[in-house]
Amino acid sequence: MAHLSILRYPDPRLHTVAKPVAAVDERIRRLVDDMLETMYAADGVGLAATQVDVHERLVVIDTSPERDKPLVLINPEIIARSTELAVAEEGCLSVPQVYDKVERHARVTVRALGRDGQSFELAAEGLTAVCVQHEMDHLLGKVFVEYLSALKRERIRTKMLKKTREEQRKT
Ligand code: GNR
Ligand code: NI
Repeated sequence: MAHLSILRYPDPRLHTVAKPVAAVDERIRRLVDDMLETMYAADGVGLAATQVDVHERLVVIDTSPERDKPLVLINPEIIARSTELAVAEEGCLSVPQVYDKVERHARVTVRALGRDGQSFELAAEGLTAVCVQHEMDHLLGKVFVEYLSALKRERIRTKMLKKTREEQRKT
């Protein structure tokens, strides 16, 4: 398995719209395994292919406290959503150390293909519902900071550029 590097906001590649996965083959299974390794190493609860600069509809999620229940969603589609909304504090591996509140559907049902290429449905609530919606936004080229005010987003952009510049100076 290999560790993949994660794009950081405001990298324009984060705004690429992903295309469907054509076939769940060896290349895709290898990508799934690499993304899981990358997500666990970064202590994230989810990772979208967009974040590792692969623009295909594929996400991995693990919201279990033991971090031993990997969920693979290939070509995910939301087939039902609650009218009830919920606000939760979100973070993103592409926007490190930034956390803010986002309102989303409280529950969603998603249909996707698993790592074995079989279709399945998942009814998600709580953190998993937040994560499914956050990851599917990435596949549409959308980062959670786009839900925040223009002023907050501008401050985040400046902070991220400064952080990246400082890190590059050290290496
Ligand atoms: O690790 C992550 N934590 C998180 C917390 C609250 C809401 C969403 C997330 S997803 C994030 C990993 C990530 O950036 N996935 O795209
Ligand atoms: Ni994210």
